Parts: sequence; C-alpha cells; structure tokens
Amino acid sequence: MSDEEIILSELPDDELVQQMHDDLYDGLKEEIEEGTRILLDRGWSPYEVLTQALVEGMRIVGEDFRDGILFVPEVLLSANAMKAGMNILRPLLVETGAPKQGKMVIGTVKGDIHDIGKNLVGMMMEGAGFEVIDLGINNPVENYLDAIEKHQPDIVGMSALLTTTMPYMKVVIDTLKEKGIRDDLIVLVGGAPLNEEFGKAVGADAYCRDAAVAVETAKELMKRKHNVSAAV
Ligand code: B1M
Repeated sequence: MSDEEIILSELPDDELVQQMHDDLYDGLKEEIEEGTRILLDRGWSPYEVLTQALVEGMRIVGEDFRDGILFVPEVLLSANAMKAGMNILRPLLVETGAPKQGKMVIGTVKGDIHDIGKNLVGMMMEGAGFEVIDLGINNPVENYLDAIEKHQPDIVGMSALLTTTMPYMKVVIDTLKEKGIRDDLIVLVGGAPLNEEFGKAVGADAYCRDAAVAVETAKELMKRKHNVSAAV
C-alpha cells in the first residue's frame, strides 16, 4: 500500500502508533497532528499519546541520526512534526486544575539548541501545578541569574543534550554558589547524555531521567523544602 492510500482514522491503535512513528521519521507535521487527535478521540490520555506515539517516535529518529542515516535537515522536520503534536497535547496536559506547587525557571544551557525535552518537562510541570518560566535555548549563566532575580523561583531546571554542553551546568551551579543563592534553590538537571552521577558531580539536587521523574522529584523536594523552613 502506498503512503497516499493510508487513512489514519481507519487504522487500529497499534498500527496507527506505528504509522505515527513512520510519519515522525518522515517529518510529516499534518499527519502527526491528525494521528494525535485520533488517539485522543479514541480515549488515549495525553500522556499516553505523548510517550507512546511521539517520544518513542523521536527515539527512533535519534538512533538513525546517531548512525548517520538521518541528517540535521531531516531531524529538524521530525522535531517540527513532534512539536506540532505537542502543541495539541499542551493545553490538555497543562489544564489539570492541580493545586499550585511552586515556581520553576527552566532553560537549555549555553551552546545547546535542543528544546523538545525541556519543553516537555515545562509542560508536565505546568500540568502538575507549577508556574514555569521558560528561558528557551542557549542560555548563558546571566540569563539564569536575571530570571532568578526577577521571578524568585523555587526551582531552577537545566537541560542539555550534548556531551559538550552538559559541563556548563556546573558553571551555572558554581555561579549560584558564588552569589550565595545556591541553597535557596532546588536545582534539577536533565537531558539524554546525563546520569545520576553527573547530577551529583555538578552539585545539582537531582538528575531527572524524564519529564515524569522531573515532576515527582520537584514535588518531593518542594515538600522537603517546606518541612525544613517550617522547622527553622
Ligand atoms: Co541533536 N543531537 N544535534 N538535534 N538530537 C542529539 C542530542 C544526539 C544524541 C544525536 C545522536 O547522535 N544520536 C547528538 C549528541 C551527541 C553527543 O553529544 N554525544 C546530537 C548532535 C550531535 C547534534 C548536532 C551537533 C548535530 C550537528 O549539527 N552535526 C547539533 C547540535 C546543535 C546545538 O545544540 N548546538 C544538533 C541539532 C539537532 C536538531 C536542531 C536537528 C534537533 C533539535 C531540534 C529541537 O530540539 N528543537 C536535534 C534532535 C531532535 C536530536 C535528537 C534526535 C532528539 C532529541 C529530542 O528531542 N529527544 C537527539 C537524539 C537523542 O537524544 N537520542 C539528538 C526527545 C526528547 C523528548 O527527549 O530531549 O532526551 P530528551 O528529553 C527527555 C529527557 O532527557 C528529560 O526529559 C525529557 C522528556 O522525557 N529531560 C529533562 C530533558 N531535559 C530535561 C531538563 C530537566 C529534566 C529532565 O530539567 C529539570
């Protein structure tokens, strides 16, 4: 069957998800939007669509990017298609009416322009009741400092997807220490090349494997922060 003949709405769930992985791979924005809506109409939760159709599709793209089968222009199209799907899910993930939890400033660090994971974390944090100030990509330490001064967040989140940019997280944390504000903040870090050990080494409060872990960790550390301030 050629691509033109595939009618997404006629595919059973598993084939539709498979087709969405292919469409994400091919950077087909409209098809991803359509597939996202169909799964939602069939009763899938926004989180299931996000993880099973979109994030999994991007994982496959990542493998072929690594292996030199896909190149930057193609991956940009995939990223575009992914973002189109995320735009549909965003209001659904965000408007959960969850009680207010706290405030987070989040950004991708200097030298790094990957933002899909960071956006996802922002969305999920908003959905869990956090106010999120998104600094976007390629942030030097000054951007974090300015945002901290302006917004007085509880949490600072940093994202890095490159092994060359992840060390910059330490620059930011060391600067927070120099300014004497490190201990007022919960610092969370994340991104595909990081791990728990790296999070500890740079002095973060926690490394978050994915967006769901970021939400759980943020809630847990906020609870502890409140307990500590109540005890003093
Ligand atoms: Co780039 N890229 N890329 N890329 N890219 C990777 C990261 C890479 C692993 C691909 C590969 O080789 N397999 C590789 C890095 C290798 C390395 O460093 N060892 C790579 C490379 C090399 C590059 C370029 C250098 C390529 C080039 O120019 N030759 C270049 C660098 C540009 C730059 O930043 N200066 C580049 C460019 C690009 C595009 C622009 C084409 C595009 C980005 C588009 C965009 O983001 N708007 C892109 C993409 C899409 C990828 C891959 C394929 C997918 C990343 C992604 O969006 N994943 C990626 C391959 C991979 O990661 N496997 C790759 C989906 C997303 C949901 O997952 O971002 O991991 P992730 O986020 C997760 C968790 O990590 C965590 O939660 C998220 C959701 O669950 N998390 C956090 C992330 N941030 C968090 C922050 C937190 C908490 C949790 O704060 C509290």
